[in-house]
Amino acid sequence: MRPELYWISGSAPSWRVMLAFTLKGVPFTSKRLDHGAGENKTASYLSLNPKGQVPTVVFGGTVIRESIAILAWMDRAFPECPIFGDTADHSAAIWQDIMIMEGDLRAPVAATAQGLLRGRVIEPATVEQLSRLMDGYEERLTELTFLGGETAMAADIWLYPALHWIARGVTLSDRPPPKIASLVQDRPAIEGWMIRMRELPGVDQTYPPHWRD
Ligand SMILES: N[C@@H](CCC(=O)N[C@@H](CS)C(=O)NCC(=O)O)C(=O)O
Repeated sequence: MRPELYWISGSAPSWRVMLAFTLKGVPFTSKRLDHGAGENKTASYLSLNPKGQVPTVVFGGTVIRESIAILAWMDRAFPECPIFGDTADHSAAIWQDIMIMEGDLRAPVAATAQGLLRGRVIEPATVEQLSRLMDGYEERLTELTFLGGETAMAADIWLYPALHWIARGVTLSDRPPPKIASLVQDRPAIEGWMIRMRELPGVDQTYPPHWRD
């Protein structure tokens, strides 16, 4: 029996969960939903996820919503290749990163990516906030192979789709703010980390299929 992952192409939280399954080497059954066709709002899907959001994971009688909760569940259900560290201290450091990402980084990432994709102006304060946070990761990745240390952990899994989401917005935008257009290119340690992430087994195959078109 394999976990089933309900996901939508281009959804960063969905990609996060797919990456976690991939990095942990846990085979899963893909249940891709078509957002345009409203497949995430059908009665049968709403019975799994009342908000009609992705991702959702179903495993036996267990239904798990919310990407970070899914990652935490996955690490307990499939303990091989931990993504929340293997000691209490390591786990605390990763959770600390995740909470800061959810608390501080998620909003400017979403405002930037959605703004670019919808042709909206990105507020200068958002650009500055994002740049400052990226400077922090740049400094850390100058010393580290991955945010989680020697191997990619949940914090790496959070950041990788987020930066690709912004990059997708930059690709489709007419006039992205220069600091956003070169968010990664201006930061060689993050750029190197993106390459190391992409080269991990199976990671490139998780890239959202409709973004390849
Ligand atoms: N906090 C949730 C966010 C999930 C979420 O926002 N999903 C979006 C895609 S990125 C969604 O399902 N949108 C479809 C809709 O609401 O119609 C998580 O981390 O899983």
